[in-house]
Order: sequence, then structure tokens, then C-alpha cells
Amino acid sequence: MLKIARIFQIVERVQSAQLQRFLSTAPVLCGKTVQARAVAEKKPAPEEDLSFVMNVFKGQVESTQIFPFPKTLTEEQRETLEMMIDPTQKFFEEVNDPDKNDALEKVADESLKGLWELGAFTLQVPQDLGGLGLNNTQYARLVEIVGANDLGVGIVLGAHQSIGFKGILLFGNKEQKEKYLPRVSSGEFAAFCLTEPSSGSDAGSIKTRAVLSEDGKHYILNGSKIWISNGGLAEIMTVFAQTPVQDPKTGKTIDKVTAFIVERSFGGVTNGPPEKKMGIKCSNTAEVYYDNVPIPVENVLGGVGNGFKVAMNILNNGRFGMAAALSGTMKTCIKKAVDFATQRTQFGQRIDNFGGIQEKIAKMSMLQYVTESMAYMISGNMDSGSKHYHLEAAISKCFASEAAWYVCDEAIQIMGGMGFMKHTGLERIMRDLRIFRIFEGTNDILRLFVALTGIQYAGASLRELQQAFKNPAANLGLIFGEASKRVVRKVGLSSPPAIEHLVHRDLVGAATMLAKEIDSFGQTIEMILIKYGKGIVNEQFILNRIANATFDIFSSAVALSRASMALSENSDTATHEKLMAQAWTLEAMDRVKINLQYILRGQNLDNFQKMSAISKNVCTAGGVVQLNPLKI
Ligand code: MYA
Repeated sequence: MLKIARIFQIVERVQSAQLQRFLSTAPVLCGKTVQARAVAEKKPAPEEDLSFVMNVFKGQVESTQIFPFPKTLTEEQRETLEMMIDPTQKFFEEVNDPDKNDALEKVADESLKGLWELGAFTLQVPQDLGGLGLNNTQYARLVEIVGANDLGVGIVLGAHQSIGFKGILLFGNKEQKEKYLPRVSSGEFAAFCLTEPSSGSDAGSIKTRAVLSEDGKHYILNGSKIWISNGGLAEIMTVFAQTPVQDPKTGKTIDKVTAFIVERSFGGVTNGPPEKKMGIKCSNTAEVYYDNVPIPVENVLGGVGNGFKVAMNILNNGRFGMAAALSGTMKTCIKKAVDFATQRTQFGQRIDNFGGIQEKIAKMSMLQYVTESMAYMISGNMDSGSKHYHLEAAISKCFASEAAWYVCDEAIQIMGGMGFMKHTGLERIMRDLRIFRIFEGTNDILRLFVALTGIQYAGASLRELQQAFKNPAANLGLIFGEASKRVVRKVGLSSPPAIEHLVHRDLVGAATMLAKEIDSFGQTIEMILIKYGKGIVNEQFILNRIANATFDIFSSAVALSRASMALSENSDTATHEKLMAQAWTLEAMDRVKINLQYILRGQNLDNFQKMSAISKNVCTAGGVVQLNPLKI
């Protein structure tokens, strides 16, 4: 009895006023309500989520999508893929010239023709509709080759199929698929038209509008879009516009985003000249204008008012492709750096003998390994029908774009003056890479998305617990489960979630470290929920560190899974992979500890205030505040 009373005391404390404060209000991201709105609106707790990252926010390990490493290709799919790899590689070696494309600021005609002939523009369209019918894993492997050779071409291909017509594949009805997929497979370009001058990261704030014509047969589209990849080439566009809809709750007419399939031939569609860019120059980027464009009502994609979710799901669905492409880019950079380091002699030695160079090469290799592993893990899970990959896909995009930038930069550093020379090829790659941290959702906004979505999920569990207390008799299982967890934690007997049994025996040490940090992470999230309540959405210094911790946790789990697979299959590279997984996890777990400390420690929180003040001073002054030391 005593024990039960003690358990209830502790749980009641968790239900404190601070927790109530969190549970009764809705967080706000960028001035708008976010997923946490579900809490405010007292929506039921979300269904159990199988995402590894999502569950880490509760301090739990949901292992199904991580261990064992997904292997989803059938023999037949593997054979099909093998038949495509050689011609694709040969095409990039013999036909496509990335420097020529870069100088021309368009894909050279013979290359473009070759890409259409290869089927590179229609990798995932079903075969009966004119495509190659590849799954996500097969797609990832081919995209990796594209990324290894020409990122500009990658964007022409990606803007077409990863986002341009992906909406038709994912949300199109039978008629829409039958009408448009054969066309985008046989020479007509597609584009994804979301961004506007006043709407970048805040995708829901677009102003382009479509209103129903009087006869109800068409939507009339007006507005403009900027920075549209393939915008000057596309005949078929997925366009997002505000449409008036009736709010079922109030009966009032409000604007909601709707997705449309728009053909240039509908009339009223024009575009600006190709933008002058830092990199990916051969891809066409242009403004697109819509002037009273009549869109047949049957071209609404995914339902009136559902456009925001259509847009987000298209982006979620394509993000792993970026990780796949950039793992190929990193391979190219590493090869260039290693070719140089193993031939260059300085101070009487080959420079790859020096620790300074070895550390660079090791870090570059680990970053490539982790990125590649993320890409294939996510594509494998998607191919197995997973719907719970959004956070992982967002992380893979951020991780890959930052890793590739670092790897390219370090390759240049290893090569010294030679790396800076244009003919080495790294200069173009670096210019091409810069945009990857910005488009398809900036890494900054995706970090907030990961942190806030995870916090919301953890918060919903706490809310469920609060609800359970309203009828304890009916919810004893839940209450006792949570209560005992808190009690053992309180008395210091808590044990981290188990991962050790999921990895190869050689990696148990690393898995133990990971499990410990997942436990600490879950506890930190709970403390944050209780401390900040709805205010957490405005704490971006903290949210960024939470996101960074999830990147390190997810990347380590992925590396341990991949290396475990290699070890258990006794593959030729197993020992090397083991070294990478161990070294990566150790460093990543150190970073997690530091990030969690920063979130919790007073002096670090105070430093966030200082940095906020510094930024305000600089912004008020319109630049650097102080004079130079000479004061002249
Ligand atoms: S394309 C344009 C890029 N632009 C963006 O990515 C926009 C970034 N902004 C956002 O992602 C959102 O606006 C954020 C949401 C994250 C800020 N998945 O009130 P809300 C739901 C599923 O929070 P916001 C380009 O760059 C949410 O749960 N659902 O919205 C071309 C809520 O649902 P409910 C989501 O304050 C590059 C509702 O929506 C998601 O605006 C070319 C409202 O949410 C999500 N992610 O904040 C690249 N987010 O109402 C070429 C929100 O039920 C490709 N929700 O509560 C290259 C390919 C690689 C190479 C390939 C080679 C072949």
C-alpha cells in the first residue's frame, strides 16, 4: 500500500501546475500553430508511431525500422538494378560533361537527349504508364550515381520527378495518373511550384489564389512563384494556391491551400529568364506567372483544401533522394582527396601518413558512411510500406547536405592549392553543394520541424497520462507503467532502453553508450516540457540543440545497424565498417551529452540570452557595432 501511495505522489507531482500549463496551450512555430495544436484542441493522442526518432523523444527505442538494417530488394529487383547501373555510369563517364553543362548554364542537348533515352526522368513511374517502375531503393542507387557525377543534372532530374510530378504519383486519381504520367515520361518536363516572394519557409502563407468560375467547371488561377526549378522548361506543374473553402466548424469561408495540376497549354502561364546562380547552373530556375489560368476542376490534386499536406508529403517523400545523391558526391570528393594524399610527398613522407590528414580522411569516410546508410535505411523502410519516416527523412536531408559540404571542404584542404584550382573539379562541386542546405526546406526550419514534432509526440503521452488520471480505475495499466518508470528513475534504479541485443556482439559497447544517451534525452525532453510549457516553441537556441542531439542519436543507430549487418554477414569490409560505427558513435554520444548540458545548465541558458542580446545590438546598428581598435 505504502509503495502504491508513493507512486501516486510522484505521478501527481508530474501533473503539476507547470505541466498543466503545457498541456492546456498550443505551441506556436514561426508565429503559427504547429503540430502541438492537437494538444490545445484536445485531439486524441496520435496513434502509436513506429518512427525511431519520434520515440527517442519519449526516451524509448522503437527498433523495427532500424534493426536489422532493411534489405528490401527481391532477386528480380536486384537484377533489374544491376542491368541499369553500368549504362548509367557509362553515360556519365562518356556523354555527360558537368563542366560543359556548368559553362553553358543548361544541360547540353546531347546529354539531355541521352537522359530521356536512359529513362532517367521516369525512374519511378509504373511501367504500364511509360516509366521504369523502380522502387525507392533502386531509385536511391541510381541517384547516387547522378550525385557522384553532376549535381546540376541531379536537380533537373529531381525537380522533375522527386517533386515535380511526385504529387501525381502519390495523390493522383486513376484519370490523372493515366493522363499525365505517360507525358512526363516521354519528354514533357514537370515542376513543383510552391515558393513565392513572400513565402519561403512559411509555406502556408502563399498568396497565389484560385477561385471557382461561375459555371463551376474551372478554377481561375492568379499569382506568381519564384525560384522554380525547371520553371522555364515545365509543361506540367504542380501548383499550390489558396482557395476559398467553407470551415466546417464555423460555416465561414476561409482560404486553404489546394494543389492543382496545371498545364502550360491552359493559357496564361509565362515565366521569367533563367536565374543567375552560384551553382547547379545547368538547372533551369525561373519565376513563373499565372494570369487568369483556367484549370479544369478535375485537376485538383489530393482534394480541395488539402494542398499544404500534399506539399509537405511530396517533400517528405523525396528527401531521402538528396541523401542518396550526396553520398555519391562525397564518394567523389573522398576519391579525389585520397588520390592526392597517397601520391603527395612533403617533409619526406606521403601525406596520408600524417595524423592530421588521417583524421580528416576518417571523418570524411564516416560522414559518407552514415549518410549512405541513412539514405538506404529510409528508402528500404519506405519500400516496406512505412508511413513513419518524416523525421528521419528530414534529418537525412540536413545531415547529408552538411556532411557533403564538410567533406568537399576538407577534400579541398587536403589538396591544398591544388584543391583550389578549377580543373580539380572540387570548385564546381562546392558551388553546387551550397544550395542543398537551403532548398527543399532549409536545414534551420527542418531542425525546428524535427524538434517540435518530437516534443509534441512526447507531450501527447504526458497528456494521455493526465487524462488517465481522470478515470484511474479504467487506466491502471497505463498509470502503473508510467508511475513505476518514474519511481525507478527517482530512486536512481532506472535502466536505459535495451539496444545491446539488437547489434552484433562487437558493437555492444557502442550500443550501451547510445542507449544511455537515449534515456538521458527522453528525460531532458520531459523536463523541458514541464519547464517551458507552450513557450518551448520560441526557444530556438534550445530546439536546435535538441534537433542536433537527435541527429547524433539517429546517425549512430543507423551506423550500428549497418555495421552489425556487415559483421553478421562476414562481409569483406566488416572490420572497416565496425571501426567507423564505433568511432562515430563515441564522438556522436559526446556531442549529445554536450547538447543536453547546454539545454539544462543555467550558465549556458544565460549565454543564449547574451547571444540574443548581441544579435539585437548588431541588427539595431545595421551591422558590426564597435569601431575598429584604431577608432578611425
Ligand atoms: S521546394 C520548396 C521548399 N519549401 C519548403 O520545403 C517549405 C518549408 N516549410 C515547411 O516545411 C513547413 O512550412 C513547416 C511547417 C515545417 C515550417 N509533414 O502549422 P504547421 C502538418 C507532414 O506546423 P507551418 C524546393 O526548395 C502539421 O502536422 N505534415 O505549418 C525545390 C499540421 O497538421 P494538422 C506536416 O507553420 C528544391 C499542418 O501541416 C509537415 O507552415 C528542388 C500545419 O502545420 C510535414 N513535413 O510549419 C530540389 N509539416 O493541421 C530538387 C507540417 O493536422 C530535388 N505538417 O495539425 C532534389 C532531389 C535530390 C536529387 C535527385 C537526383 C535525381
